[in-house]
Amino acid sequence: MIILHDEDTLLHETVELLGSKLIPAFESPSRIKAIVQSINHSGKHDLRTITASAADQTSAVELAKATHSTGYLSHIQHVFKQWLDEGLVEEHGSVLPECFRLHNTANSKLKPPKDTFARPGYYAFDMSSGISQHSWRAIIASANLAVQAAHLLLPTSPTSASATNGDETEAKSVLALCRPPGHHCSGQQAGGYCYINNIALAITTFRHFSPPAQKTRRTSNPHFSSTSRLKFAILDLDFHHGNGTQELFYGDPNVLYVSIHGEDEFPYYTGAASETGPPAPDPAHGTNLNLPLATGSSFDEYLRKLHVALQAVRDFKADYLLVSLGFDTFHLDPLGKFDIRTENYKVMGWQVRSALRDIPGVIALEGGYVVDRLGENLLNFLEGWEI
Ligand code: SP5
Ligand code: ZN
Repeated sequence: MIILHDEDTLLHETVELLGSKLIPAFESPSRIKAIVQSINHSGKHDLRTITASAADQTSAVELAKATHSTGYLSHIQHVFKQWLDEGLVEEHGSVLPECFRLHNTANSKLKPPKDTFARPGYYAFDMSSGISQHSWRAIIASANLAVQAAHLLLPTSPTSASATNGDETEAKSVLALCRPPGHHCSGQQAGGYCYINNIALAITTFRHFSPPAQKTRRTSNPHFSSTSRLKFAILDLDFHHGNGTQELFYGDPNVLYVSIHGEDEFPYYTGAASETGPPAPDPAHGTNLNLPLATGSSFDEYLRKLHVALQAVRDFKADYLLVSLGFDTFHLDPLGKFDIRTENYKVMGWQVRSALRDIPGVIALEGGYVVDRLGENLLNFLEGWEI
């Protein structure tokens, strides 16, 4: 597997309010360090450590504007320095929101507060999306990994060996070691450790950089006109529902979002099976599939949901697959409640890949917080994927 990593992703280090305690965030640089160490030790994969150039960073920000408001991106970039200058935070501290934006009938045109101290609550939905001194660099490095992963799968990329291995049935895939993760974040609210939706940037990259001929469907089915758009299927395997990703593509008939996640768990307000896209006859009706699973569920129960998910992805006939890969489904995870073991990830990887072998895919890392087991869990998933 080609695996992309950028050491700048390690620069983001913050705190979170969990329960009633302010603690070092579970989403920490040690996660990526542990994964990289395990990959190196295995000697099995094509690990490519890259550094986003100034041009890459500019490009990532431009691509992010398709997903996030400019006001939001500017806030994430500058708020730490603004707080520092106003004496609101110490050099090694973190910016956290105090008061979240209110949705009242009287303030439907609510603008970002002028007060620097108040603004983080406008641009976040929880207390696990703190911003530290170098967070922005890590956030952009993370987003750039998803962008570069997509570039590697584009048919015209000079660095690509094309999206297939010469065999039409065996598509390529690339894993991006994104950190911070992305799936909780949409237009202009950070949350759940997420600031930029990395998967969405990969999709924007495919759309933006595909040659004109590739922007049409791969199928030779004459039913589809030459103007039909590229189709994307997102498979979200993180323990938590990817509310941000769902929100971004809810009305988009060319993007299928499928998620298996802990029922009634964080982020609490989304992820119900009834969220199936806009009502018919909207063309996006049915392009959202939530498969909530009861906490405490076994891997057998998980597999039943996975088969439903994979059938939906197959039926959608996407040009590209995006996998939001989280390891907080692990039985020991402090933020997850499924009974999934290390060896199960091999089966999971194999199931996904064997069902979708013909679709080129970007796999982006999302959650997973048992740092000293992350590497082996990921290696098992990849081993299954590459059987
Ligand atoms: C990317 C990702 O996995 N984000 C998850 C963020 C979850 N943050 C809140 C989790 C709340 C878990 N329950 C709190 C119990 C407190 N004792
Ligand atoms: Zn998660």
